[in-house]
Amino acid sequence: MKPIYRHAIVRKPARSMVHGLSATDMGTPNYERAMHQHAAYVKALQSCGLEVEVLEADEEHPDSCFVEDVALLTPSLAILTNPGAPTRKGETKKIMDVVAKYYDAVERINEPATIEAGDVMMVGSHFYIGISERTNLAGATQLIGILETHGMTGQTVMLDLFLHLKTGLAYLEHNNLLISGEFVDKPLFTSFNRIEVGEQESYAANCIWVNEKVLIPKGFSETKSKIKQLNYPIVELEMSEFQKLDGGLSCLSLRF
Ligand code: CIR
Repeated sequence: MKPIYRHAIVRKPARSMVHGLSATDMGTPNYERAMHQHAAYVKALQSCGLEVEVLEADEEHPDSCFVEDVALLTPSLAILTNPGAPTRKGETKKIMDVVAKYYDAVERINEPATIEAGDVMMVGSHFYIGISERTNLAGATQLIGILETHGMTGQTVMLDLFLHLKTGLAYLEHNNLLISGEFVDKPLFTSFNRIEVGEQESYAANCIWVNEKVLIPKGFSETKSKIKQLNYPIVELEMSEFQKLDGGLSCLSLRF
């Protein structure tokens, strides 16, 4: 069953984002431009019917605008994660009280387990959990235990190349799955209606479905037309400054 999202939490980019983590060589993000792109992102979420809580920038944590990684918000339960990147660990503490306003049930992932929720893809009540440089097996095991206690299920997916699971996968509901790179040949995903995103456009594999609209990054015409063929209304967003930090559309919000 597809979810209905009512809320989103986002955090404004920090000026310190110029020191954010990046494995790519696309240059330093421009703070003013990032703020502009972030404001458009918030508007797009609002246009999908969401009430958006916009948190102030957290200068202590250069990557803190990527709020997706610090919590997993399911319909019935919130799970605070423990990011694998040392510079991001403190971000969880800063989101705790915000999440607690919306959820009665809040669990957490504890050391030595690590999870960044960009590695977690929700498909109904089942969760795919990427084992990456940021999310370890202990993290996935803890998470699956928590999910099962609350009537949900999870399974792991090994990652070799992508930063996070959802760097290369996006579930668009209705069994439609955007799939890219190392995931294309994985038997695990063959039961989905797979929409392949080619190497040239692989950044566009990180799209988000929000209440039947699909938000996509601007500038990826082939992926755009494939998504259009599925009859989703599309909202295109400029993401250049976040791409420089390996961040995609899903990373910028918690939707629930
Ligand atoms: C990082 O490396 O942690 C950030 N620069 C990007 C995080 C992107 N988040 C995501 O894919 N969920």
